[in-house]
Amino acid sequence: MLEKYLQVHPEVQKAIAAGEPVVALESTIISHGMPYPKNIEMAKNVSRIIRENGAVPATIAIIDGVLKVGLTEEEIEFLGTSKDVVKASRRDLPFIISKKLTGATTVATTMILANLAGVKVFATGGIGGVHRGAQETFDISADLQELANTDVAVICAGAKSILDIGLTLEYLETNGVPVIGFGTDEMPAFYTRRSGFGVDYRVESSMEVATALKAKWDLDLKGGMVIGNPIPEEFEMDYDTITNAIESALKEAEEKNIAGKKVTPFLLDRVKTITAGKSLESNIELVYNNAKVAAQIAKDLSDISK
Ligand code: PSU
Ligand code: MN
Repeated sequence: MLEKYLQVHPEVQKAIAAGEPVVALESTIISHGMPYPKNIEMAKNVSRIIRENGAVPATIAIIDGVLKVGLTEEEIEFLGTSKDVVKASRRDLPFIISKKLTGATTVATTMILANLAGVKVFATGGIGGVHRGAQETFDISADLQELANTDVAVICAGAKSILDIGLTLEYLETNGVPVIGFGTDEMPAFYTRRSGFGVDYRVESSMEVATALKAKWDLDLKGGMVIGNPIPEEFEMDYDTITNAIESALKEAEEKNIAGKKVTPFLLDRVKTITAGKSLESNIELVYNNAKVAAQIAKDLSDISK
């Protein structure tokens, strides 16, 4: 049944079947999160970093209606250059399939497809969350609901302050999603290492994360886990610079009435322009850092699951 929809790359399939470490990667970051050609360069480097750290990369997307776990370099290039790629969240999946469209997967959809294929560890930049002003707009990313329900660990650099980090943490708490600080007591704020908000647990090693994940899923405590891995110091942005850029981007989004799925890509693009590309450099570096940690977690999880 599943084979009708899902195509797992042979290398990824082999690794999954053998219980070897695999790391899932999302594709919205390629098509809607970063401009060409940096997006493609980033996607290829991330895959290389995962390999160098002993795991198999599986970039996830939907091509012509087929759910793909593990893309070829040509497919990554296609996603990074084509203008007709739909940003695909959970609600979009059925129609992207029936209309044979090409879709880039958000954190939510990447989790769904990774889980269908049997991949349990996923590296990205940042998760979606509760947007500032959500009390009025109801803008809460479907990523959070997916974390509540789908058994995949997400290694990220925290949540950006385009979001309301405090409310995002509250939402995750309500839904029983553990939020972990990798070598930190604070939820990282994506471009900066600190947010002022504490995490539930601080861990110092990938094995600690793997052991907790195994316990969670052994006990059928459904849902994912957020592993907040702070951006390396040398790539961190100046707090005032990024805060001002985010404030102006948010104001502009409001003036232009940007809503729905367009909000996050709009804000990311504006922040990039306002910071003269500096935010993009930070964004790329933190993804690399997350890929490395995710590969280590996947390796440890594979070791203790055999
Ligand atoms: N944060 C980033 N870059 C991104 C995204 C978030 O720094 O590209 C993407 C991810 O795919 C995430 C999605 O799942 O935006 C969230 O979108 P929304 O807020 O519409 O749920
Ligand atoms: Mn939204």
